[in-house]
Amino acid sequence: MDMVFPEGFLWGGAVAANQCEGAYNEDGKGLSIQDVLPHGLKGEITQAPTKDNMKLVGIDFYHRYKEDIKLFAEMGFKVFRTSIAWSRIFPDGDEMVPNEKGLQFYDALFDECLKYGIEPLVTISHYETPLHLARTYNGWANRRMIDFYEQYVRTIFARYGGKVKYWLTFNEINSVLHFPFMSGGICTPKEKLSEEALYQAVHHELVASALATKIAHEMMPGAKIGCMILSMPIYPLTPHPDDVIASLHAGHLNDFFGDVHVRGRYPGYMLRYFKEHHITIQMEPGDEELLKNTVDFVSFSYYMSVCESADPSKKAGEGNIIGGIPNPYLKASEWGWQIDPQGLRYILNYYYDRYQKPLFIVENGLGAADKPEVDENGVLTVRDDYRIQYMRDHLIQVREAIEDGVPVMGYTSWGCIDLVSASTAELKKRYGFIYVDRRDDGTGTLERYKKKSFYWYGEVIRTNGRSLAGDLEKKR
Ligand code: BGP
Repeated sequence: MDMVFPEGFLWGGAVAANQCEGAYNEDGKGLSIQDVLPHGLKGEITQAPTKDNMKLVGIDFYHRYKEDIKLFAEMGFKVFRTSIAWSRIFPDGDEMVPNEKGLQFYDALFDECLKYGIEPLVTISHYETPLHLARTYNGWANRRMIDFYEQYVRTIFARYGGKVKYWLTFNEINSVLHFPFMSGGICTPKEKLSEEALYQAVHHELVASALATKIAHEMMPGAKIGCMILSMPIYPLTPHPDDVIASLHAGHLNDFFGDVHVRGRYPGYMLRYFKEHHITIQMEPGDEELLKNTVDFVSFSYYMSVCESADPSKKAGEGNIIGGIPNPYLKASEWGWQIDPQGLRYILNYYYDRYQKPLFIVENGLGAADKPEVDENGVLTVRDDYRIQYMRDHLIQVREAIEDGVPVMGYTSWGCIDLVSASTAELKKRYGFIYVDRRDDGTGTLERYKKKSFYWYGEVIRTNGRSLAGDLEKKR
């Protein structure tokens, strides 16, 4: 198989504002839910920002973005995925007038990308709901969020429509089922939140996403709007039909989100689920019509696959981000995420068979505790062969899927520069091609250093994938 990727394939990297920008209270920014979540998903929610919260400083991208984008350009990035911090634009989220300083920051950021011919790919909401909206309205549990989100998207579409062509409405929209506070700004503790309230919040987000898609198409002809899904192939643990059906059900709970975004209506399996779980979704007149504003492409993150079983004694793995039974045939990362490159080919085929829409892999990568060392020129570096191996194995599977006939728009590896982890809030869990000198105790110069993978990825981009060919031969 020829390893060259299609002409115009969008190679690049991805970050999120709250995990890299820092400057949490500068230039009029309001607090976001991340500013009170110092230890990630499993930690406590603090009243106010605390010093041990790595995200308050992040990697200081807010002040260093020019240097960082220059490095991305050096690797040859065609696209850079980042998010807009909602609370920079509307510090509280429910005020009428946006914060001009916040708007100016993203103007400058997008201009800097465009200067190098890098397309910005913008996530509108990436786990950073303004804290005021969470505390006052209980986040997406409240229907009023749709209005606040609408005002926010109208503002950013009007401002950046000439600069940004690719937009994603909500990062990993399905994750709200698993972490309602981080994903949906819902303050009610998960154990006290009824399933009905949770799915009502989902409904609000789905309506808001469709509304944003509609507005984007009206305000920015030519723009491409995508949904963004946390993808996770779910394999039956055994060929027992009960296990197959159990994995079908588990898969449906994920597919629901993509299905609504692409097909424009609630799928039958979900209506049945609601009926059997005594869930009534409050729909307002016009909601069903709005949902028909479907996306132009489907984007997703991919880190792992899981297994499912009908046998309740089979336990979900601790490490995997949203549960799932570990696959006995796969190894896991240091953080327990099971590594399955073929799962990426599988999910690309699966989504294309299901949706017949262009697909965009907007997150994939390996979080590892890198060990910096000094190279022969006395410069700090990381010999991250394990990361190269991981990405190479995954990219080969992307190429296989393209060969299968799947239209893949691009690939933005997660955390192209080291940043703060979403799930654990550590900086120790590094994903980057660029090492950032900052540690979890807050020490470090914040200087940037190129890892071995920096040069490797640059070569992959320069050759449009051809440099992977040798590796492929080795694998066969
Ligand atoms: C996804 C999130 C990202 C990112 C990534 C890696 O779920 O969209 O924000 O952080 O996972 O996860 P982590 O940072 O927990 O290693």
